[in-house]
Amino acid sequence: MTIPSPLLTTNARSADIMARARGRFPGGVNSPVRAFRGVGGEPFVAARGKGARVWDADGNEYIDYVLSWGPLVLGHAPDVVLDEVARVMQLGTSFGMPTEREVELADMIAARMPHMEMVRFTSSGTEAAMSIARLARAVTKREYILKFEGCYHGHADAFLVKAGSGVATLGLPDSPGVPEALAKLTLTCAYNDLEAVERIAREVPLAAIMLEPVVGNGGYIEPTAPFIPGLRRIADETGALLVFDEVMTGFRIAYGGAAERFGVTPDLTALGKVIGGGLPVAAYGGSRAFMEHIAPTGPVYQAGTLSGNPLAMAGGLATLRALTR
Ligand code: HOZ
Repeated sequence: MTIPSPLLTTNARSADIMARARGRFPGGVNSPVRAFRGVGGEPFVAARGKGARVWDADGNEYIDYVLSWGPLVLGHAPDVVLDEVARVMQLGTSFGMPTEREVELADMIAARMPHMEMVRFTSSGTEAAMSIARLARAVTKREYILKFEGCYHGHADAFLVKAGSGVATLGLPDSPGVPEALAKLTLTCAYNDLEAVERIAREVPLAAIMLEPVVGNGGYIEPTAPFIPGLRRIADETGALLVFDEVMTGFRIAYGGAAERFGVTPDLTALGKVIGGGLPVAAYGGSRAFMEHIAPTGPVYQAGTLSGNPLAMAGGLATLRALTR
């Protein structure tokens, strides 16, 4: 049996495109992990995908275990998503005005995650996590955030401290460019170390304890049984908000995400990936009491020209409908 591999295939066209790309993008890519540095070899250039398979620019076929790093829970180019996006596209791609599809997707999310009483759609998980940090600080009137080594919450300044994902893959230290004064407000401890969390939370006024409920970005790490309920207790006792970054786990480890799987309700949640079905969608949300601090009902500012745009909502709606079926 022939195992398709970049090492066994002709990839002249991919190599040519990558050579051009290196002249235009740092490392030839628009997101670091795509450069293959963590796994070695030459990146191939994707041309098309269908289901579990992807074809490169040279026509080689692969089984795709990456699936766009998570959004493609239905595989590449599922007909249900393509049909819905094509239909909605005819009606206009962005309005800068509210649309009904935003409400429908928020309803679907709330139906499976009742703690997401209100949400705000963004275009990336980074924006969602960044906005949660701002909201948690505003609500609690505290500045410190506790995160866990190897957890990745996007690339906002507050989270590039002992981060996972591409930061860990490339072995980068905490990123230059993040002001030291800001980095000092992000505390870290080892995942599953409840004693350390308890000590820090009692010594330092934490705005938020934030985690990937199952770590996908620092290798695969499951929480120990007492960890997540323990975090809930510590947050309640010390006045910190408990924040789940469910960008990877949401609608994946259970339809209701980690909150359903572990039976613990967070105060705020970040979602992404699956809720856009391959189009750029993320969201953050929680109870009305917290979310009404966001502008325009409250003073915490956050906005986005393409947030909740109809194509993105169509991708998410079609995907979640299919998962529900
Ligand atoms: N931060 C993403 C993975 N967790 C990067 C995905 C990509 O490069 O497409």
